[in-house]
Amino acid sequence: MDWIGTARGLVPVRRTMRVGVTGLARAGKTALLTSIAANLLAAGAGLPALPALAARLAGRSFRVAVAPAGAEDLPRFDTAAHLAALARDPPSWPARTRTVSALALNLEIGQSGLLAALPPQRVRVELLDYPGEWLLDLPLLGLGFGAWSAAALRRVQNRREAAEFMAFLRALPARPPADEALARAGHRLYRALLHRLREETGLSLLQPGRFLMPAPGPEPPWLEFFPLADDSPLACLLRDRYDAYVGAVREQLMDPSFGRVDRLVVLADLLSALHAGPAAFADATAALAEVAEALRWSGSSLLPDWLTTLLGFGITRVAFAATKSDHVADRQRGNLAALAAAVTRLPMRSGLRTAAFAVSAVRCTEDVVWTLQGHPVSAVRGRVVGAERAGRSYPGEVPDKPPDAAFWTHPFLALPDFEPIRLPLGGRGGVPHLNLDALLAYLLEDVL
Ligand SMILES: Nc1nc2c(ncn2[C@@H]2O[C@H](COP(=O)(O)OP(=O)(O)OP(=O)(O)O)[C@@H](O)[C@H]2O)c(=O)[nH]1
Ligand SMILES: [Mg+2]
Repeated sequence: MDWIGTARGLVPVRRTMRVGVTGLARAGKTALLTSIAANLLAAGAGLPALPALAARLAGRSFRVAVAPAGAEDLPRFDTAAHLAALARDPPSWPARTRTVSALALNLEIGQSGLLAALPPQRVRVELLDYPGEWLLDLPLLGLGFGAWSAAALRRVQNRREAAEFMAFLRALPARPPADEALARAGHRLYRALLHRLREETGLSLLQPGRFLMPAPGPEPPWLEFFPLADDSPLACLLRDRYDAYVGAVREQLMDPSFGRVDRLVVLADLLSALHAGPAAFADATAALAEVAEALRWSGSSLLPDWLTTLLGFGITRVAFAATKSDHVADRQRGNLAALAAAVTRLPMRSGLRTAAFAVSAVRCTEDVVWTLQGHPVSAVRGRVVGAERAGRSYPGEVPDKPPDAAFWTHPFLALPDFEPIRLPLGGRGGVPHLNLDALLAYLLEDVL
């Protein structure tokens, strides 16, 4: 820890911890950030919201406050509004996130033993919320237009949904001119194709993300591009626009946050992926792997791994977290955590610590035993959004490793949209969760 001299004597410098949360659209990022903020604030107020964290603190003082807005460009994550929505009767879930916002919390952790007389440790924890679609723009930072076009076309060319776009490409002249109308027509068809793939096939590896979730405000002219794998004048125009797009991703997502994270949480809604079927499951895990690879590449890659680790640069701790684990009973959550670790192939290096969790940021259910066709099964019970009364649900057995062909012959049952459990003290007591305390204790282990 570093110290600075002040009128009050030596005071420890506040350390900043940047936690990158990677999660595809609807993975549960906004719910997670809301729950982290609410539960840390409740724990800081002395309430029993995070037992695993309290155990680590072993009686030391713990204070938490939302960091005052500095002069940063990034809008603030609106914890109070998100929490108020969950605390309403009936509660409401966050809307799809449409732009980037930052959550910053100041923690003060008391010292113990021989150090007890020293001032508390001060840590600023920063997390970013953003539209999940935009996550898949991070891999574009390492790809030129030609390589991206080739990969994007390979992924779609034989799909039924792509017939119109592929016909447009085939109808282009041999060396198409840098023509505005052609660029616009191709862009519209490609964008419509991405929408169809998302809505009709459940695929996630769809780039660029802003074609699906545009940034607020008027669309910049450089947004109008599409993949084209040749060296025609039209391709040069599209390349310039692609480069401008990648520049915006670097400026808005990578530089202020992902490029500087020291811990990573890889969130995955694996239960929904299991429900969506083998193609969507494989696609979702491939998308997460691409992002993890892109983040490693973005780190201090000029240094050898051992030096990066020694100096504490770059990502030193990774948590794989399967979200919405309240859809299955406790007996299955071990498998869910194991699956989260098994499907996300992360490029490993020495000194990198990893752990896997099955979490529910906003708990909606309780565990029950249900007799199905004469057999007792561990099920859950919760109220579906809009329903009069609570009902039981048993989606199926969660595999502990990437599912094989036999698994896909018994499709994973539907996952109801549950309503959150009522919040204690209208939200001031935190948000009921599963295992969020263990996840936080792991992420903060070295400062606790
Ligand atoms: N049962 C249950 N459902 C959850 C939980 N967390 C999120 N959900 C559900 O998942 C949906 C998406 O959660 P969000 O937090 O909005 O997901 P996101 O990753 O922020 O999504 P985008 O903003 O679209 O990228 C919610 O509307 C809930 O229906 C949870 O802990 N338990
Ligand atoms: Mg969101």
